[in-house]
Amino acid sequence: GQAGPIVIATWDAGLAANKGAWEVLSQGGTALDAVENGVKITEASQNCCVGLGANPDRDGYVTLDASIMDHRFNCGAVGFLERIKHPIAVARRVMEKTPHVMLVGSGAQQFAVAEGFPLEPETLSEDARKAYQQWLKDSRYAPAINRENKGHGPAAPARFDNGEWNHDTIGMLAMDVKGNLSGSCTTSGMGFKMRGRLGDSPIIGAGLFVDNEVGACVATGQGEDIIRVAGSHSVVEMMRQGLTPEIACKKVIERIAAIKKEAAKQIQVAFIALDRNGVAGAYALHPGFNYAIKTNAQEKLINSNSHFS
Ligand code: SD4
Repeated sequence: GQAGPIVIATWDAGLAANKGAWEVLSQGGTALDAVENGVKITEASQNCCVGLGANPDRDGYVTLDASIMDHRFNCGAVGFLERIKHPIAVARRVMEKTPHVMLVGSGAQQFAVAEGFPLEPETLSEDARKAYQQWLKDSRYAPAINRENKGHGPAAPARFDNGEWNHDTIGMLAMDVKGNLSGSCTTSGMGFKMRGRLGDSPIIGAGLFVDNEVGACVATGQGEDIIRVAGSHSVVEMMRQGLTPEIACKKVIERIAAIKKEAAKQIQVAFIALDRNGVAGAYALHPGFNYAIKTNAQEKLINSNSHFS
C-alpha cells in the first residue's frame, strides 16, 4: 500500500493543482477538501484551459461543467454553468446542500448566486477572444475539421497543428491519511462546442467515479466517447475485478478504440485511476497525455502509455 496521502491530476496543469490539494492532504485534511482546493487553482488561472478564462462555445459564451464525488457515494455536479468562477465549489454545494446530484444552466447559476458566489462579467479572456476570432474566421459555423458530427458537434480541432492535443479539463483523484478517496473534474468542455453541449465531465460514472472499496477514476478527452462507454465507472468496475489501475484504464481505452475504428485516430481519450491502496495508473488512446502525481516521496509528471504509438 501507499504510505501517506497521494494526489494525481490530469495533464501538466495537474502539477500546480496538486500543490493546492497537498496543502490540505499534508495537514491531515480530507481527500474531498483536497480535490476541491486543488482544481480551484486551475479554475482561477486565466492562462489555462479551464474556468472562465477558457475558450467559449461557438456562440461566444464560456459554459462550464464540473463534478465532485466523495468516499461515500455522495456526488454533485453542475453543467452549462455561466459566469461563475468556481464550478467545482458549486458542484460541492449541490452535493451538500440540495437533495440533488446535478443542476444545470440558469438554475445552476441561480443556485450559485443564492449560495453567495459572485456573478462574474461575461467578457472573454484575451487568449479566448483571439482564439474565438480566429475560429470564426476559419469556420464560419461550418467547421471543416469536425469529423465527428458532420458540422453539428464540437468544432474545435482535436489536435493542433503542432501535434498537441486540445485539452480543456482538469481531473483529480486523491487519497487522504485515513485512506479515503475522492475525485473532482472541471472543464470548459470543448472549445467552440454547440451551445448547450455537455460532455462527460459533469456526468457521474462517465467523467468521474469513486468507490472507496475499490478505487476512483477520472477522464479527459472527447467527452462523447467517454459517455458512451460509461468510462470512469467502467474503469472502476475493471479494478473491482482485480485489474491494476493502468490495465483497467487500458481495457476501457481499447473498448473505445474498437467502437470508433478509424475515427479513433482523430480523437483523444485518457483515464487516470487510483486504487484503494494508493496505486495510481493511467492510459490514453494517443501518446501525448501526461498526468501529475504528488506524494510524500515524489512530485512529477508521468507520461501515460497509449493505445496508438
Ligand atoms: C469534455 N472531457 O467536455 C471534456 C473535454 C476534455 O481535455 O477533457 N478536454 O468532453
